[in-house]
Amino acid sequence: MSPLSPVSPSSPLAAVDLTLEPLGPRFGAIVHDVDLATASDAQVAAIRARLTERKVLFFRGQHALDPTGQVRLGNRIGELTASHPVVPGIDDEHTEIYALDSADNGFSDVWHTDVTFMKRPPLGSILRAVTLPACGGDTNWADLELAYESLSPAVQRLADELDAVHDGNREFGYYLAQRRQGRGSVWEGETVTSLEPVVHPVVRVHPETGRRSLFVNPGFTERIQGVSDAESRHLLDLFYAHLTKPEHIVRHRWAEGDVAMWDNRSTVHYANRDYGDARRVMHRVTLRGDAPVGVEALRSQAV
Ligand SMILES: O=C(O)CCC(=O)C(=O)O
Ligand SMILES: [Fe+2]
Repeated sequence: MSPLSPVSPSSPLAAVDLTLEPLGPRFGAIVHDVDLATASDAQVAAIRARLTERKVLFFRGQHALDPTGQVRLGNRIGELTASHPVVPGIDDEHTEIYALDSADNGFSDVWHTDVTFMKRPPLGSILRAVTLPACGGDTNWADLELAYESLSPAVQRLADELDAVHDGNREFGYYLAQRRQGRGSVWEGETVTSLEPVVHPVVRVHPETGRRSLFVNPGFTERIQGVSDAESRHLLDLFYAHLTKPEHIVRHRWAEGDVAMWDNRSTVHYANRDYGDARRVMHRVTLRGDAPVGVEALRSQAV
């Protein structure tokens, strides 16, 4: 795709033109000429289609978007979850918005996929820059489909068979117990009172495209099931080093008014913590997702 190539109106992806500036051959794009506060239904449908295809989209100059507009946008792209399983929303009017505020220890300097410690992690996230440091605080995304594809076939076959335990206690157990006295948000219809480890396939099959991704992350993946501790550690180290190779990554330098939207089923991300004591505040909403399905589950369904 050449830079700034519009989607053809006849494309099955969209009924309208979106002007995309690709950031990599198959990963990431800046979407030009869309005002997210007033986008048409056709533009929203095109954005939703491109989200799965490009995996992370960036929108510049979205100054008209405020918290209410961000929630409205999220509800147009999909179905919003609560802000976070254990962290409350920014206020009673915006229970869907999760604030990451550096003044309140809101950092994301560990590679992770959002909320994989729940049975149904979000489909996607929409992040808006609210307060930025003068410099620094860039965010990086890695393409987990490219990471899977660029493994050797023998390692792909091994990964296809594995499951992994994901656990949110290291990152959020303290918050749930101390700051919320054991009473978190309502997630999938139930109040979260503890974070029970969950098991997800190491290779996730994308529910819309059937593409495979290497679905593990250092933020929440605790161990590989059914192998020794040493094997689990070495396998995870191998996967993490691989998925964060520079050619799998796009890096975004934020400006005021920027919005990022990512497919949380096929990416990991990491926010650089390199801005000292400067304040950085980001607002996120997440789209409801489904339980990850692996290669083995699909095979057994086919029998
Ligand atoms: O602060 C950022 O840039 C990313 C924060 C994050 O991990 C998220 O919004 O899910
Ligand atoms: Fe995140």
